Amino acid sequence: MIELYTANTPNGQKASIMLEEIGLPYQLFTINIAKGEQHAEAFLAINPNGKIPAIVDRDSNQRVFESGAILVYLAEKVGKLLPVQVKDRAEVFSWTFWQVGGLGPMIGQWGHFSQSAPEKLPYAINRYLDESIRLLNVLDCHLQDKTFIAGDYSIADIANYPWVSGGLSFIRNAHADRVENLTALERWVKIVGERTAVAKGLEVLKSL
Ligand SMILES: N[C@@H](CCC(=O)N[C@@H](CS)C(=O)NCC(=O)O)C(=O)O
Repeated sequence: MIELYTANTPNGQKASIMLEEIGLPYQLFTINIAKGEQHAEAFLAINPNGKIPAIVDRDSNQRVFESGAILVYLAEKVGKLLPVQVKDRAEVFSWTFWQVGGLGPMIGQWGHFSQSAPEKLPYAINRYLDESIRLLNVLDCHLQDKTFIAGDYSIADIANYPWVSGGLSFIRNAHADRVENLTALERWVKIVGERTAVAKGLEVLKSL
C-alpha cells in the first residue's frame, strides 16, 4: 500500500494521476499547506524539505519526496510509463526534469509575484511571465509532430500535464494574446486530459 501525502496543487496532482494510471492501491493523507501542516514534525520525517507531494511505500517503508522522484519510483516499482532502453529513458527524464526544474518553478514564481506578493514588482512579474511563456513555446514546438512528449505516454506527460493545463489557463486569464498560438500544446492537453486516470487523479484531490 502506498501512502500519499498531498494537497490539490499541480505538484500534488502529478502523484495522484500517476497512482491512478498504474492502479496501485493507495491511501490519501491531506496536508493542509495553507495551515502550515507541511512543517509538522511528523511530515518532515517523510519530507525534510516540507513540501507536498510525498509518499511512503508501506511494502518496504521507503519514503519518497519530490514529485519527479515519486514518478520515477512508482514507474520503476510497477514497470510502467518509463521505457527500459537507456536512450528512450533519457528522453523521458529530460522532459520530466525540464518540468520539475523549469516550467513548474517559473509559473509558480509568476503566480507568486503577480498574485500573492505584498508588493507588485514589475521586473519579477515580467521575468517569470516571459520565461513561463518561453518554456510553453519550447514544449509546443517539440509537440508539433508528436502525440506524447517522449515516445509513448510516460511520466514526462504526467509531470507536465498539471502545470501546462493549469499554467495555460492561468496565463490566458491575464495575457490571452501571449498564449493564443500554442496549438500543439492545446491538442496534447486535450488528449492527456481525456484519459480516465488523469480525470480520476484530479478528481480525488478535489475534496481535500
Ligand atoms: N520540487 C518540489 C516542489 C513541491 C512544492 O513546491 N510543493 C508546494 C505545493 S505545489 C508546497 O508544498 N508548498 C508549501 C510550501 O512551500 O510551504 C516537487 O516537485 O515536489
